[in-house]
Amino acid sequence: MAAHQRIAIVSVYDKTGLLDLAKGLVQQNVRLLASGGTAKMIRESGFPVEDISAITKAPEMLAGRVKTLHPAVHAGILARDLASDEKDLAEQNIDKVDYVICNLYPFKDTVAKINVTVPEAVEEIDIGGVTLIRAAAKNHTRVTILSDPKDYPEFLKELEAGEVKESSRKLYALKAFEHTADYDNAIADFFRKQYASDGLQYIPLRYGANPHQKPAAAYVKEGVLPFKVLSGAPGYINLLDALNSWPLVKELKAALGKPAAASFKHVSPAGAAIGEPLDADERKVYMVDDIPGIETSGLAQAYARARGADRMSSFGDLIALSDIVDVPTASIISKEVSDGVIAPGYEEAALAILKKKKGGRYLILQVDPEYEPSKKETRTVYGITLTQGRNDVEISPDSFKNIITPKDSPALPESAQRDLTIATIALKYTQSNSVCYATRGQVVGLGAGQQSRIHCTRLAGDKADNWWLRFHPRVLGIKWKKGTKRPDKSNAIDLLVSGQLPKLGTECETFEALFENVPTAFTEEDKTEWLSQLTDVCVSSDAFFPFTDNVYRAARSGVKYIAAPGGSQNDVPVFETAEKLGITFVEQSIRLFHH
Ligand code: 93A
Repeated sequence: MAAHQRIAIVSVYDKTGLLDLAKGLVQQNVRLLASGGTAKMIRESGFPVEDISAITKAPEMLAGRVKTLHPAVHAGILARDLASDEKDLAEQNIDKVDYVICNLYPFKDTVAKINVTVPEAVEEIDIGGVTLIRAAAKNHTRVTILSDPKDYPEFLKELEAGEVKESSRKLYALKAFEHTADYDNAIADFFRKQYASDGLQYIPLRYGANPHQKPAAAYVKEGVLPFKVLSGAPGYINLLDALNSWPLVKELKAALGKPAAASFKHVSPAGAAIGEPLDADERKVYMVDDIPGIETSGLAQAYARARGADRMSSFGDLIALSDIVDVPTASIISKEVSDGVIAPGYEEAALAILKKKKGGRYLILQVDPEYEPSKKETRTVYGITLTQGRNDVEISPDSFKNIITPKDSPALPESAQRDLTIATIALKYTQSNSVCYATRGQVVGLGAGQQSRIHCTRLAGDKADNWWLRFHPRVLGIKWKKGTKRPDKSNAIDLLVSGQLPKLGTECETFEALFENVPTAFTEEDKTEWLSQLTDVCVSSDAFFPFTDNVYRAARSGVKYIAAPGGSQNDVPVFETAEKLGITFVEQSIRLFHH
């Protein structure tokens, strides 16, 4: 029997390097079979080449839609070195194919053109080429698939030296599968925009993190988006906030059995809380003493607390609410500067209130509370795909059972379990590093996104102090000039409690103009005395405390309970310091970095 003459099928849109490749193959006595345009170019350069029709006995059809789609081609590629496959080929008089060189119609370039039509795009969907590539890649134990002209020189070198190495065939096959997957992705992207941009599966966004970052979109590849846009148009950061704050409140509610709320800014919570009744001072400090029905709405109480924790940071927030939004909750939102809300539903009257906000442009998202995201998360950064298992660890009051100090401590009181649960679930959705102070069923200070842990602990502690100073009689007794707006009040109170009071000039005049009687600044003694009345505060940290300074700082803000993972070389001094300061230290063993 004559030795099998090796066969290459060549069908390339991008003809870069084609002639050098043809020359190399011919020199190695490989028989070339090529599709129309490819064969023409090789032939015109004087190299021997046959049309695919030499083996299919069928012409190219349908204006090129069918060129290589034929059993004579695909059986030749897919056949293994098995007697049964050899028999099948022999019966049909088909020769085995050894090399496939193929690259695809330029679908991506075509759809990148402005105003491309669906028929134009459809014509650029390569079928036969994808089939060639996938068939050859599937059978890469025997067949070499070249889908990238850059690989031709190395391939020819190996061919000249004898045969293509197994290791090369494997890498070429991998590249081929990546190529067809990327190609199919581009096709799906195009049709998603054409056929699913009704907000069910795909939402175009005006821009990304910044106005010059275009285009931008949010979509799922399967099924429908787990939220509906009831009003407004979401931005990229709105969605980052919504998709981080929603699971936070969902988990808080599941862990503690009460309505929960979160107020997000720049993908970290400014506040988070559950519905606990508000006393008269809290209603005043949180600016909700004129909200009818707040006494009986757990959701409104939760949002009042979430929003009230750090009013400065919450300005223009994205709100997440665990329950159907009622009128008291919507009434609070209607008074605040806010960008949007995500909740599982809205009472009709509440929705009507919210729809009036921002001249009708207020973002209102309705989330499917049953939605369970995939266990795997994927994103690209600087062109590199990063993937990880989703952080689906469950935090509950039971997460705080491992009391390290004091050694003979009884179980934590319920209020501490509750507040550590709130602080820790908040951290799970806060940009790291992060440290959170919580009391009374709410976050009162959160330090996010600091590279140094002590800076988080200080930042959060200072926020907790400011929160507490807002309850000082001097602040509660402020008489505002008529017409002073809520944000101006919040800003002025922040200057007062943070000790940043303006002293001179127009800054001072502008500040003083807000008051009937200008409040006096807090002295260090005033602050120390007032802070000494703050107690039972809980602190959680998203990773271990490397030094004792964190414990000392926490103690200054009425902290009685700390939960943090262990693992630092300084664990023992950290625990001992807590014990000395009368703080119960609980090991919460799960690290909770979030980025
Ligand atoms: O329209 S197709 O999907 N039908 C086919 O049967 C087919 N076979 C190869 N396009 C097909 N091709 C593609 O033709 C290849 O992927 C390659 O991009 C292109 C090469 O065509 P030509 O050799 O005529 O320039």
